[in-house]
Amino acid sequence: MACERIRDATITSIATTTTTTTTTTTRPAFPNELVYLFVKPFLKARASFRLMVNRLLWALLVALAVAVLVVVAVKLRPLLTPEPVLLAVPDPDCDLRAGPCTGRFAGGGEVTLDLEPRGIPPARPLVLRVLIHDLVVSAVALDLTGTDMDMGYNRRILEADGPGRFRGEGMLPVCVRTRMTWEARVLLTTPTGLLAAPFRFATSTANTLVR
Ligand SMILES: [Cu+2]
Repeated sequence: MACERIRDATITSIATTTTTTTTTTTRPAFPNELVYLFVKPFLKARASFRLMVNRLLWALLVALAVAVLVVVAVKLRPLLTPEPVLLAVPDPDCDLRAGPCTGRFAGGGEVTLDLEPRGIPPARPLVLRVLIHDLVVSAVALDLTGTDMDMGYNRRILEADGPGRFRGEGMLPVCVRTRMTWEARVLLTTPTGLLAAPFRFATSTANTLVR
């Protein structure tokens, strides 16, 4: 009997020890959790900081690419608009909105420009006509640009439409201003170089609304 009691006691004590051991083995996780709870905001902050740095780097990369493109565009612009060797003198009393205007070159030769419809409304298809007198011309183009505002690159190549006649289609871009001064520049490729005839005219939204 006594022996059995001792055995039982040993078993109970062993059982208790086992329970204690099991409890002590799970216990060490608690301080780690505490540490994790304490460190968690810092880890999160680090992650969001990394994300922010990543985004910042991407933004910088995009900004750099845009800057490179702008520099390339600025450098390429003179190639798109070569300087003419001679400019025609347009009739100062002629209004291109009312009808065709003629410009004369100092060395001889004339160029007449006609834009239709009359009034030259913006954002509407225009018929561009160029008439050449006493000039040998291999190609004709027309640039429609703003005189005091960059309205973008707007060049049209005109096609031969009979002897000394060239024709094409174009459009004035929409302008944010009520009044805008434009230059219709006829570009003539000749054996002596590029000749240009600049014709200036103004548009106003007030007038276009009336028409
Ligand atoms: Cu404008």
